[in-house]
Amino acid sequence: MTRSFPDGFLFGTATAAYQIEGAAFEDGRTASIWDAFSRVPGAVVNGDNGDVACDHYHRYRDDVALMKQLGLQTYRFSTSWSRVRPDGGPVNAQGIDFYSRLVDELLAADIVPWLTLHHWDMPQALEEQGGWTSRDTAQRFADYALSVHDALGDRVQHWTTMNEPWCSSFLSYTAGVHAPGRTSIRDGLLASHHLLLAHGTAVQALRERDATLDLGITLNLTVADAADDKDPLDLDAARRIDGQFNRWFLDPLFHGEYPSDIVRDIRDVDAAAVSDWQDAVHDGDLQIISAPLDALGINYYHGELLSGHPQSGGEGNPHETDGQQRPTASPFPSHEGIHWVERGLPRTGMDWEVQPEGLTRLLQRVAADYAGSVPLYVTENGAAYDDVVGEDGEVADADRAAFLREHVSATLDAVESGVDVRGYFYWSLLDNFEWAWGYGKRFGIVRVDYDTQRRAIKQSGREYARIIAARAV
Ligand code: IFM
Repeated sequence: MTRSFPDGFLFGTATAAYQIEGAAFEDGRTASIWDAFSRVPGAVVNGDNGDVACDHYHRYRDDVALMKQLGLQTYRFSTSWSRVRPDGGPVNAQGIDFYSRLVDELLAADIVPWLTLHHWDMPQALEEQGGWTSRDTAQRFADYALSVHDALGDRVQHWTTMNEPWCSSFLSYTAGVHAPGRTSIRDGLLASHHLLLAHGTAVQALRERDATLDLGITLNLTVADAADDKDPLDLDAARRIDGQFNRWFLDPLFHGEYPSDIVRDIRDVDAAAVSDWQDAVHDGDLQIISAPLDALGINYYHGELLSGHPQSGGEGNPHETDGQQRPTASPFPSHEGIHWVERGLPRTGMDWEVQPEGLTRLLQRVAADYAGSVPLYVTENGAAYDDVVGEDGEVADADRAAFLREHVSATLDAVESGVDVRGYFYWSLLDNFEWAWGYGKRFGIVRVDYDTQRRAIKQSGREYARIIAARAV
């Protein structure tokens, strides 16, 4: 039976500046933390970097034409802080002009621009002044947000401050897997707070400029289930992952407080780090962070099944490896005694479980416990697979097409159960630079041949175009 999406539901795709633009040092752009980190030997598979990426900076017109061909209604992209304000300094007219041209091209194609201000590529010069561990960076971010608004505010309605602050704090400053590659619990905690403060400060500044903007944030969230929901150790393992991944960000944003159980857990591991973090949380910060929003973006890739008991058959922990599948420092400050249970679900090329029903439950839970009347958007969801190019040049990626269909359908399940979900963005439009994994992992519904920069719509792209045209699954 086919089921239809409500009127107004938006279908789109998502990308991020560093992952697709290239032109890393053109027209005044200077290094971001990813330009620096990708040059650290061993940090990124094959020593790959985003210098050229998908060359979208030069090919954006063709890429918008592809979006049009797919029938996309909206396109989520990010602006590069290092392009707009090189080294975090004054505005670079040529840099901001690129985004102005992109927005014009999108609007001419009848595609709604969905702008993210921070998708991880902070100027390296700011990292050298403390990066996200420095409170000052929050104000610098708000200044950057206003300069983007000065140029694009007349044409862009939907603004997302941060993409996945869990990644740009704990994965980046505690596990060291992402730029800037620090490995400190203290730094991860400070970064998380300053990212949230930057979000709140930017929201305040943008609202003062224009009360009609749609302002939001995008979080990557998981569904943390206990292997045995009668087993206290399993329940506790699930509580700790939910707390450190989801609630650490949702609670301050929607309830104006950090989860006290998690603060306690982390204090048991590193009391000095928690004390520094407490000093960094000033009076009034949580009020700024919890200012009302117009949209909450949720990025969902997979859930996890957790236990407090060691697993005999090995663990399916998706969080503690780097691009080279090496064990890394844990991004979870409190991780002793948490075990991931292998449950035999199919896995993507990232080794992530395919669990569409988790998306339905996640949307229902976030709406009930946090968002209330704030509309939800699935701002990322997608899969990497080892694509094979046929002799005819076609990529018959049936696995990705099925992944997409199942997750679009899981989103509709949430809508039909009464959750106010208003859009779905597939990650990603193009194969692109997958951070520590370099160009080895392809998420696109459009293949990119990195030698020629030729684009080719994959089977999954055609499947998505069909869904969008029918507005049904
Ligand atoms: O490529 C990333 C993206 O930048 C942020 N969310 C997850 C994607 C896949 O790993």
